[in-house]
Amino acid sequence: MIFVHKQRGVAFCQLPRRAYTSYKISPITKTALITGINGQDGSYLSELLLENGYRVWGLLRRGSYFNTSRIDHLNENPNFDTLYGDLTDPTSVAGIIQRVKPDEIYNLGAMSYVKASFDIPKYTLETNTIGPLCILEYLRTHAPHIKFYQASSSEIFGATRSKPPFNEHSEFRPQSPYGVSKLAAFHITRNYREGYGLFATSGILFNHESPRRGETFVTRKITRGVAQILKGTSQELGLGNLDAVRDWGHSKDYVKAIHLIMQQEKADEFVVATGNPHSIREAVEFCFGIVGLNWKQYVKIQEKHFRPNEVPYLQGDASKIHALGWKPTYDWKAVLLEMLEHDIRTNGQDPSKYITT
Ligand code: NAP
Ligand code: F7E
Repeated sequence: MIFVHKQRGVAFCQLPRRAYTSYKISPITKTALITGINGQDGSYLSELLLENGYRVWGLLRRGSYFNTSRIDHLNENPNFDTLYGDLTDPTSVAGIIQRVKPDEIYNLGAMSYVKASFDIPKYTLETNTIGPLCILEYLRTHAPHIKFYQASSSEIFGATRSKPPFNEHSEFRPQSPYGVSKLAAFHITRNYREGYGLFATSGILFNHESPRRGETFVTRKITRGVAQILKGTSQELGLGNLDAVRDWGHSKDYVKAIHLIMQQEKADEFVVATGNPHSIREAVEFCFGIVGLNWKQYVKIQEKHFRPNEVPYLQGDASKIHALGWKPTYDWKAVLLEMLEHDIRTNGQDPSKYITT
């Protein structure tokens, strides 16, 4: 069913809505605008903010088909709405900020796939760097009271010469157009904080995953690949560099850190990580092994999955945000297990028939 939303001067998105079920509505505490609302983090952050009594608005890109599966379950909530906009069109973003008058802006929207950033570098910088720059410029000139969060990334460390684990003082040495775009946005955010006194903050988040993770990222590729092999719809899984090491957490934990960063008296920068590094090979071994498969029989190393530059090793030191009380609740195996169970179930099979924990 298509629900045509009441028009209020700005183009509302027309989203499929489920049959109405009653929502417990708390008094509205604050209004938030989230870019990237239909992404992995945007969907979990929306849930968290709604639970905390926020009025949540999302900036949604128009797609040629519905791209809202991660947020469809929120559409019946009267405190949740989306509006069409695009980070590469600053007039659309300014119009939305004027319309919704947020207390807090969470800039999660991005061209977030590192490998693709080598193919579309200009677009990557326009979205990931010029996008937040235009928001900050709008805030400086029109609404300096609005708090701003920039989704920064451990990719800014790249091939750093600092000793791991990396913290807020480690050297930044990005290895991709994506990493460069996020580092420029990080510095611009810092400039607007220091130069103009805006509450403009960055979270330097290490890799975080979930059943809502995009299908091109390596963890989801592995868990979907295993589920398809179990179902018999696929016989192999093509991967690239298995030697790379990542520090994986769960998106649900990380959006709590994002919210916490925005609730501080003073804007600052924080690394968010588990501190627990593992290679892609270990993730592959775990996901195949736990369903009783030998990964060497299925995984094919394919040149096309390698990148021109690689980020070989990422391990974060989140001591600074630990001091604010944030701690991850998932370790890497618990994240992968949840994803694997989800993907097996999505394929119409019972995970308990395969997973031996
Ligand atoms: P994601 O699932 O890929 O979501 C990205 C979101 O950005 C999507 O909603 C996408 O919309 C939107 N977007 C892309 N281009 C846009 C544009 N031009 N205008 C407006 N929106 C646009 O990413 P995620 O994992 O939730 O990550 C959220 C943010 O954190 C991103 O900025 C990412 O770079 C950053 N980050 C992620 C991680 C991680 O491990 N997940 C770690 C560090 C930092 P469409 O659906 O229309 O494409
Ligand atoms: O790659 C290797 C690949 O694409 C992880 C984004 O959320 O986290 C993410 O970026 C590693 C890399 O994530 C395949 O070479 C091997 O070393 O899952 P990924 P990423 O590049 O670390 C950061 C923090 C972000 O900010 C980004 O937005 O896995 N790898 N074989 C592979 N990767 C992929 N995607 N596909 C493979 O077949």
